[in-house]
Amino acid sequence: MTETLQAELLTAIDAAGTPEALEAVRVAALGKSGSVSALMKTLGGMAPEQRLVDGPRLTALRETVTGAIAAKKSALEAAALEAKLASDRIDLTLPAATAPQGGIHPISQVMDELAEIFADLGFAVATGPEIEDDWHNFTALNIPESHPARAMHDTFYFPMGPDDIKRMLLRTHTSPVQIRTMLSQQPPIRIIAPGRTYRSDSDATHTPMFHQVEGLVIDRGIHMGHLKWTLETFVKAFFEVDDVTLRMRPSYFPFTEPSAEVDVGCSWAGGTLSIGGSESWLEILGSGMVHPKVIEACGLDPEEWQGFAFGCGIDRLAMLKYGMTDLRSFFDADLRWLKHYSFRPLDVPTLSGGVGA
Ligand code: 2U9
Repeated sequence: MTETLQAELLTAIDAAGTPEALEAVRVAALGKSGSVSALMKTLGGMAPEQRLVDGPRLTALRETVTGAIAAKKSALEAAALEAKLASDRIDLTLPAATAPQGGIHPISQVMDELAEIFADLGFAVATGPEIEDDWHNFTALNIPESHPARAMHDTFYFPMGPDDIKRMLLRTHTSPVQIRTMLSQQPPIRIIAPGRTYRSDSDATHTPMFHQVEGLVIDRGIHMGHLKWTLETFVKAFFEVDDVTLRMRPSYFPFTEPSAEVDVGCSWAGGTLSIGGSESWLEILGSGMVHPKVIEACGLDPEEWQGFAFGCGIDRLAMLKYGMTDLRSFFDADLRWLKHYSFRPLDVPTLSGGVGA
């Protein structure tokens, strides 16, 4: 009797093809009114000698059935997992479940684009402190104490404390970053230094904090031809136009000699500005060959090492590329403006992926 029941139950367990079918077999055998439970209940009414014989037999039956159900359950679970793994596909291109909040500010976007363009030309991005000393911001750049260029910069100075030995200031350009790089690295050097700069100046076209990018190349045999090619390549990539004409006008900066201001050819056809051609000119950059005195101040021999440098305002670059008209709106934190002009946070600004798309 027990043997027949055991054989039947083991066949039923074996035949159960789903967890639900197996559960039904378990309830029918081991549940409150299951067949095995009913047999176990008969033990109570048996004569002791009979119980001695049937007790171990019934317990063995219950254990065999329990063990077979557990083994079958594991087998069914393993098969279900196998099937799920074989059929599951994760589409990594699907958007994240929650839409990302916020956006990339156009100035950050332009900084990322600059880093991308110059990385392709072998330039690294260098950064440095915004609170600087007089020597790194002025003296090393051939702007001595009495030089009129110091007045031109409308510098924000920190008050001198009783124990201060150095007058600290908010950097008026990112040039001290290049000075620090020249002091800490051996040439050849190819860097851009993007970042915040400060001048005490505030009107429709100036904000007290603004963004600059400067570039520096130091190597042997560097000349103006390298400078012009680099700037042309940069302007073409940044504005995404091949037909670009640059015009270099002689200028003066204390840290470069010779110095040139760079205009890009543009047109105002239809009342809107477009870069390209040579109908009209727009000043976008200052540049020149690094002054021998600056090279010397950084401990290098200007007979051996030459270089070129350039600088430009990032805020203005962003306005020209993305069509903003008022510089001050960059820093107003107006949500409607930000929504309109910001870039999607998960976009990677690669040139191949379409800068400005
Ligand atoms: C070192 C040597 C030379 C950086 C340069 C300019 C010309 C320039 C202005 C453009 C618009 C600043 O934002 S702006 O007002 N910059 O015209 N900057 S050359 O020359 C350097 C820098 C560092 C060691």
